[in-house]
Amino acid sequence: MELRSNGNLVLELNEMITILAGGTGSVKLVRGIASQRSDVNVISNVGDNYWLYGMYVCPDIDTIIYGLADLLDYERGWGIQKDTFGFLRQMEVFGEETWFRIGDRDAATHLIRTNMLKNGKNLSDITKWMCEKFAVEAKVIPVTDNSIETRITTNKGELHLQEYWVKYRGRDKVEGIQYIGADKARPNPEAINAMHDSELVIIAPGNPLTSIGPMLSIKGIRKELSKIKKKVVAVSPLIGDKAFSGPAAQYLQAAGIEVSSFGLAKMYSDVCANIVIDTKDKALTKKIQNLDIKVYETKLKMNNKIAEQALASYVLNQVHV
Ligand code: FO1
Repeated sequence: MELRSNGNLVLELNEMITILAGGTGSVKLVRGIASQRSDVNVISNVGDNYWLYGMYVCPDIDTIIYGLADLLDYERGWGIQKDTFGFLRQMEVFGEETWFRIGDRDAATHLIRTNMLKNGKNLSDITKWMCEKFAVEAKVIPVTDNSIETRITTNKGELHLQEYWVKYRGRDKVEGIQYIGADKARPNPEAINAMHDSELVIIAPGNPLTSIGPMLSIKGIRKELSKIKKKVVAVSPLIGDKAFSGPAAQYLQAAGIEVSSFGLAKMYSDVCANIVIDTKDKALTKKIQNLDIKVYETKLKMNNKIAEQALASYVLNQVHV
């Protein structure tokens, strides 16, 4: 750390950075940060993990690993580029439901992970092993080795997140969100240490309630973040009242949270003292500052690699904690 003449502390290269991340909404910033720093930890959400055909699918962990390995299908935001779907077609022939599109190479990831779990390995060790196999330098750390399941209550009943969003295409009215198992989940000690030892902790612009929310619902994680909140910065996934992608707005509305970067800042106010919002949301700055949160404004939309790098560089170089 270096003390600038204006009194701000600035980060120097090679200092440890930790990012709390979901999948599709978070991976672009994670990739941008990892391309500019060598000591990066990614604490990964496990709330949307899903058992399918006897395989344990961990979408957020895999999206981050594929993204960092440059294998991710960027159009879709999940799965492996140019993957084929022969396995899925055969499952259809066998009369199985095939709404969750598992590619052939992707299936190998789920199958080997499941076998390793059955042989007594925990998710952290398996994820470490996966990072090595995919030649990913950053550490990907599941937020917990225990099970957390994000379930969506709709006007038609309760569903796993993947069923609500992928099977039924988010068509029913959301009435609530639950993180089953979060109260008993132990935070991953590696995640706690990573946050504690990092110079900067970033909350990625993932879905606040289904990507970041399950992690914050683990007591030890929320407690550690609130202890270190001065060095925590959240990057908003919203511009105005719209999310870049996915159903964040529906979920926030259902939870009674204002759908804006102000609503988000209020929701995160006990765990972060800094937020990056879009320049189009300038008008919210004063209101957010009144929550005792430092506000940074820049262009948030990452529609190509240059924009990814630019936002990562802004967070690393302009946010002074
Ligand atoms: N999302 C979809 O919208 N449709 C799919 O068929 C689908 C398959 C899929 C397979 C593996 C995987 O790791 C992710 C997959 N996703 C799919 C993405 C996933 O449902 C969510 O976007 C994440 O859980 C949210 O981060």
